[in-house]
Amino acid sequence: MTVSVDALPAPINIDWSRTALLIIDMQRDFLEPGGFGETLGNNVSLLAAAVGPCRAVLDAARAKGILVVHTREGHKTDLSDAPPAKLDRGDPALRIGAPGPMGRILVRGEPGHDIIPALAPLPLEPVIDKPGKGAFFATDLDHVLRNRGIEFLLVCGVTTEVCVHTTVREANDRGYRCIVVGDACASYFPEFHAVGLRMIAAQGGIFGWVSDSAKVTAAMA
Ligand code: TIU
Repeated sequence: MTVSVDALPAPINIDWSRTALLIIDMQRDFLEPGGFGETLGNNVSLLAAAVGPCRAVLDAARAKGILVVHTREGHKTDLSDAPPAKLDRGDPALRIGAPGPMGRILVRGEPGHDIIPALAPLPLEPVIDKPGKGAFFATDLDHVLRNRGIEFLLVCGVTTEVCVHTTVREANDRGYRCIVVGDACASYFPEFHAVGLRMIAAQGGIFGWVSDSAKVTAAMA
């Protein structure tokens, strides 16, 4: 059975039994001071706006029994999965793997790599550790989703124009129908957030659909 969800560029009929909620990189490294996001020169407080809407969609998805998949951007402790082109950027004291107040920056197992407590995964919710910006690159995400018969992805997280966009583009090319929950995403650059959402829904939905947490949770109720 499908339900119509109000979205841009047009409403979309969603089958919840074939839907996953994909929460992108809601990690301390991006949302809290002292992590990777701040080392890049960003005001990390700008991402806080997405937490409440993410939580609302997460609660609704759990209540409905929808598959919830979390992602985390980060690298192995030996950094063997990090390309030099990614490692070599910025002040060496603040680079990926350098020590910071939340442990080594963007390294798996460190406190900064954790998902923020408000959105902590439950034990049976898949957590995809990814070395890149896109959640399909060098991960088993596609396998996880296909094993569960997933066709629709509700996408939330940070940042809109970087990891959310890269993942939605990858998903769209793989045949998934992506519904980006606009207010449950955020960017260090409000103008990139706004135009990033417009880019998804433009041209008849070139990458997918854009909705918001109120519309999505109402349709799930
Ligand atoms: N998760 C994610 O978006 N990674 C980034 O590096 N984003 C930035 O905006 N820098």
